Amino acid sequence: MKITQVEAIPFAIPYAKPLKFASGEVHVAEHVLVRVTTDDGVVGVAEAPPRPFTYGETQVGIVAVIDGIFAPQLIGLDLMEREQIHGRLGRTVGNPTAKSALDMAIWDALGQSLGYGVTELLGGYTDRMRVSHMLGFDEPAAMVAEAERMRDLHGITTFKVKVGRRPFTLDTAVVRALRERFGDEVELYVDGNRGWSPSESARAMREMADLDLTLAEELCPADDLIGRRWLVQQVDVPFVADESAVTPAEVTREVLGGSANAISIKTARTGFTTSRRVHHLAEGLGVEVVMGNQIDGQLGSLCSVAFGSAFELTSRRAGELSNFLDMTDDLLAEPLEIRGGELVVRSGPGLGAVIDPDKLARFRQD
Ligand code: MUC
Ligand code: MG
Repeated sequence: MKITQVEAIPFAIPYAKPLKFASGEVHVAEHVLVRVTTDDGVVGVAEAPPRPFTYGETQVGIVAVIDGIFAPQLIGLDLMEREQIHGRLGRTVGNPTAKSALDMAIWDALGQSLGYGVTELLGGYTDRMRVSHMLGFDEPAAMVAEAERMRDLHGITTFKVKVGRRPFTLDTAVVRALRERFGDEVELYVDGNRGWSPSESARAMREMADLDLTLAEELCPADDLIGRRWLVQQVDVPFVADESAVTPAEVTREVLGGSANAISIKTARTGFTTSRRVHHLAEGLGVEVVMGNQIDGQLGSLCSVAFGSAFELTSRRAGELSNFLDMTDDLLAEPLEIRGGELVVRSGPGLGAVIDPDKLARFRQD
């Protein structure tokens, strides 16, 4: 089970429906496929989605840091030496999605080598999650139509509404239109990607007080320290830290500092090894958890559902697992399907991900 090869392959797949939100927009999935091969011929896979507006990584940078720094540090290690792997990756600061894709590809290879699914290895709580769909910026009628389409085609009834525009009434009108259209048939929550000030956030939340929201995420920057604590005190739903609290240390700081009382776990940025640490921390601190989406492709979504299904706390709420539906194509030989509002973990060892060689040849950029 020794690592003999590490590959970072850039690929690009356009979105049919670009996602727009307060901190950026995504039109093409310019991701990096990571492959880890062992001396037994096992190949583990995962994908890294560069998000320059959130973590500063780029597609070129991810390939360079894997080829130049991480691959030489990992080659020769055994798949079971997971804390060694974690420690070696940790010598380099930043680069969260590059490190995470390596970590998840290694877990995939480990699962295949041992004959267990990744979900079973991590915790084995369940084999599926309910799905929450993210609605990006648009006019109210278009966002309602999108929610209808997701409900009719996939049975999805939980929606995260992107907010954070100015004036905030652009967004509160959307949430009101969704509630009026669906009544109590759907769960709604909002994510501001740090777009509003604390006072705008407070006013917007007051205006939506009758709309039965279940969560509010990153409405304003965590760096607005006093304003954010002031805001969290007056919002009467859990306030989710997403991009402000990635590492266990950041989660501890945000939660104990009163700047959040729920957290988003994204395997794309903390892999399986660090996501597990964050999960245990959240359990210990007694904060709610949402499995978030880094605008992942199918492989990334498979990683998310594999992790989210492993624990009771992560599978309790609907996970954000559906952004791949907006892409024109993907790399998996057998596409993921969301049915009855649920995504099921692949049976079989590892992640159960098989890359279609023709698709990879078509979309790879190197
Ligand atoms: C989300 O939950 O915020 C958009 C920006 C980012 O970092 O992640 C996505 C979704
Ligand atoms: Mg978010």
